[in-house]
Amino acid sequence: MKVCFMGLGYIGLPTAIIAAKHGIQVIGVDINPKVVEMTNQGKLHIVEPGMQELLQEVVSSGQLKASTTPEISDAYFMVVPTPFKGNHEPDISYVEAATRAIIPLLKEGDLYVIESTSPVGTTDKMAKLIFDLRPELTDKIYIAYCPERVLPGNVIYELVCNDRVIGGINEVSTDKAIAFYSQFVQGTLHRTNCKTAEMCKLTENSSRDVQIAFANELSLICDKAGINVWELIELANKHPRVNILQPGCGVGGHCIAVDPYFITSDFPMESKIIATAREMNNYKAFWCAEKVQNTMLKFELEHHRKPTIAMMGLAFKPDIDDLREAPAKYITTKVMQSCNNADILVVEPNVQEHNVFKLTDYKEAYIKADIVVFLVAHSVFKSLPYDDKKIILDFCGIYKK
Ligand code: SAJ
Repeated sequence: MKVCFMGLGYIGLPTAIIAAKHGIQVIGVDINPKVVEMTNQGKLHIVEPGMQELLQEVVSSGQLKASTTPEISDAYFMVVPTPFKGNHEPDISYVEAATRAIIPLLKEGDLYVIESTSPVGTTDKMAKLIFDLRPELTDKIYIAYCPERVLPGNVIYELVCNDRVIGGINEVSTDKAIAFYSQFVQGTLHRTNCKTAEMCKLTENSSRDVQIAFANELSLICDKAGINVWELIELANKHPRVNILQPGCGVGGHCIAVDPYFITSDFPMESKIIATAREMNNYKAFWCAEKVQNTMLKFELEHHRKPTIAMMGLAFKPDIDDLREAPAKYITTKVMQSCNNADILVVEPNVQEHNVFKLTDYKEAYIKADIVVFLVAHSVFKSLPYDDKKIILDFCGIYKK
């Protein structure tokens, strides 16, 4: 079986590698020639533990080849980005462009699957596009949607072990997609229709965003009430059926902070809680920045000098080096813009250097700072001894004090 993956990003490339590892002949396609060149040299262009060795293996065996143009295959997977236009309107133009690129290659019996997170109805739209341009293929090819749910940093394990939800435009399409994935997925393959599968992905991430918003709202309430929110959540979670998540400095990344808008933009009148959760998680980053600025002003009034302040963490979540859409980055930038010539030490232990921020070692910053702001719960921060002579703003529960 020959399979064509359209998109060699954080999901497309690892999935192409795992499929190739399981004996499937793979052509990986990307519009970025650098990505294609690096992949064919067996060099990873993304950071993912254990993936480098697998890539070298499947490239040297000829099982995986990368190209900027698709080749005739038996199955085609759309794993391209689905970003936003300005006003949180989902943009499926990459999915459509990738689909148009392979439509001329389609033949009877082929399988076409979208994996990209997409607004409900996208798979039906692409099926219509295919059959409008290739009417002779109507009911002769199989079309399905299958979202991924892998956690960056644990992709190899989760691609094989996670359950998958697979929804075809009809039963036989679902069967065909399940037959493909069962070649390398050990998790259970759950069958449904394509709209439900599209909504399932959005639901998973929106539910997490709402849960995080609840924790963030609690942190604002506790700050005003003079209650330790970390202790409160730990105690509430002792209840056998309560599982409150952790407050943070906001919600980052290009999944949880993005996917809920796929629902609110299509169902604006119905999705009240989902929309409010998004507002709360965005507001939390603003609230943290305000808190830092007020603390700095208070310090200056009391000590008649500007404080040295350590902004601890820039990544969008603990123990990773990905700064994309990171609230910590937003807060640090806002603080730097607002206070002239205060000494601001920026810390990100998972990144060696940054083209905007001058980075300071986390231990050095902690020692030098009058005010220490914990933005991301990186494990290394937890070894820093609590120093009650410092003013500590702990937005992510390092000390849970
Ligand atoms: N966060 C909190 N408090 C928490 C948990 C997370 O503030 O208790 C924040 C994190 O700091 C981060 C953001 O939320 O800024 C998202 O973190 P995440 O742990 O949800 O990680 P992601 O976005 O890398 O992965 C999510 C996962 N989805 C779910 O857990 C439902 C992953 O399984 C998905 O595959 C991924 O989104 C995706 O690609 O959609």
